[in-house]
Amino acid sequence: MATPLEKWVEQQAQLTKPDRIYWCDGSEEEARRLMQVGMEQEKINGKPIFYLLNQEKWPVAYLHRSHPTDVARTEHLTYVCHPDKEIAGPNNNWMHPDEAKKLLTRLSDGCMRGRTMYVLPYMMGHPESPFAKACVQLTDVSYVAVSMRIMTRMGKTVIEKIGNRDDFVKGLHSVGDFDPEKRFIMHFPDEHLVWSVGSGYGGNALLGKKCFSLRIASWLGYQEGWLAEHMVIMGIEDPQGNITYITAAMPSACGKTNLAMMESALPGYKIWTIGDDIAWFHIGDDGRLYAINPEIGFFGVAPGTSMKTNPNMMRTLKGKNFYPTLFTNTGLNVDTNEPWWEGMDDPPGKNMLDWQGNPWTSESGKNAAHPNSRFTVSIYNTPCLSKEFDNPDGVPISAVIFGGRRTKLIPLVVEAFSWEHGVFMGARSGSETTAAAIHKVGVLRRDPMAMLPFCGYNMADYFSHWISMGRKMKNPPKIFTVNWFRTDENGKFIWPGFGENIRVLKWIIDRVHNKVSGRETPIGIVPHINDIERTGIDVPDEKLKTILDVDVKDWKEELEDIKKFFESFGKRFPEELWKEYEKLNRQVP
Ligand code: SAT
Ligand code: MN
Repeated sequence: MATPLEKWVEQQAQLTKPDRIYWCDGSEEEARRLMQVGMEQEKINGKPIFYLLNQEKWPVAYLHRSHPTDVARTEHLTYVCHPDKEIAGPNNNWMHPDEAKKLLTRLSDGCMRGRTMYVLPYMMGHPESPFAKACVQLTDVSYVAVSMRIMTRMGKTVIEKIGNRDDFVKGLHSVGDFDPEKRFIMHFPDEHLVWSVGSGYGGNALLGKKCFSLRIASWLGYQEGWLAEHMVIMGIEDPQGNITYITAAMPSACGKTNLAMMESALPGYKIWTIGDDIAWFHIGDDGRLYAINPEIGFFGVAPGTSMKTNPNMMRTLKGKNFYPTLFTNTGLNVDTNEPWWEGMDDPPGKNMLDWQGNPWTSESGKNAAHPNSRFTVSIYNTPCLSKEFDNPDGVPISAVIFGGRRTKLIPLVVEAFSWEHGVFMGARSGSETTAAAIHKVGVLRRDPMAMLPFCGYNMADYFSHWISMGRKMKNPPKIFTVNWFRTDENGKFIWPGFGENIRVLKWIIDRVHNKVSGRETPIGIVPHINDIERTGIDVPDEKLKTILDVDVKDWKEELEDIKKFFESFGKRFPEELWKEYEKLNRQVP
């Protein structure tokens, strides 16, 4: 008798018509074989999937060049298909599930012809974790199969775990012919199904990541009483050896990965990494909030990564675990066969190719690496990996941080008065756009909890869920906002950032442990300037005062904008957050 899993695979094969079906076992031997297949047999646009890089300087590293139109997530082609449009909310593109399936069925008919269908059984979360989910993705490209092995716990034991159940998480993925006109990333939350055609890019194609672990998982969390969040998880060890665990949400281009792996500039403090992108939270029996990272890899932005900005990531990228390490759309130094990107420590070589494989010189005025070029690498290479990483229960969280890139107004760090006030701070948070994004530079985009593109249901209900989670906890974490990006009158950053951010984290954990007082302002609690440790950095009193200062007069425009944003969620938007809004608004002259 065929299992539900076998039947499902068979049905998808009848639709997509691959030449072969290959069940992956997740072994190292298999990963090596797939790399070989990607170098010698499979092609994208007539070109190999993988190129071997300099193995002495970059052990187990390979270069991948994507289809030129397939370099980023495509939010406008991403749909959440609840039967009821109201459930999807104003924050999602919506299509009725029946209509969406009709469309996808048409696009998927025969889409794997001439190709191999890889069956990828994987877990999101440690297999022994009560919170882990068993999943199976089908794909027709070795790049995705190998990437999933780096990012998730893939292996045949998952098939045994699924056994005769049919509630496993399903992902059907085909790159099709990469036609952006026929590209769709569709979610069917009630069926635990993601169906994606036309793109091989990370967030569009590695269906365990944003698609399942955020969009669908957030919906499961809403129904079942937990949270799936776009957050780093990290431990901060103090000079006495105590470790305090915190999480942080930040929109892209705020240095989230750098924060998660920070090398502390303060002697005696050390950061232990648990995750850089996704956190699943459950309330423990002790009434505290516990977090796990469901992934086991990093899919990070290469440009800007260097020994200065993220030394631990540079070490991770040179790790020797055979997972392997992939570089996607970086430049290439032809003489040394090494990857290269803008912002790397070493200057470009004499003989360079750009991300598409064309000859490149710095005089061209163009970038060698695509601005969204990426590395995919095992978290087990990380020198600062927390010893709790594989703890199936996760770690207890003492502080939740919401960050953003704001050149004005938002102080360096602020503590919320209460859980509800903290949810208000997360709901109003946002970031100014940078040159790395396609949008206009310097425009403020609100991105609540950095979840706007990833919340798989109506965000008004999501805010209510956050509020109710707070009520269920005996010992909820404290909530903070941070902003490393305030600029002076010359447009220069006032705060040094990077490893120096530990000085702000120190204040946060000192607040958690009641070791330091704070100053109440209408927007929350800020540090007294002398409570931010400043030995070894050049941030004079005057400058620090500016970035910790709160003048409610300056909040008038901001509050008008927040109001418009909150109103866009309509009647379902929770009353509690309007109350927080009004409390602040009343104080503005
Ligand atoms: O692949 S991801 O979606 O995680 C990266 C991105 O944000 O594009
Ligand atoms: Mn992310």
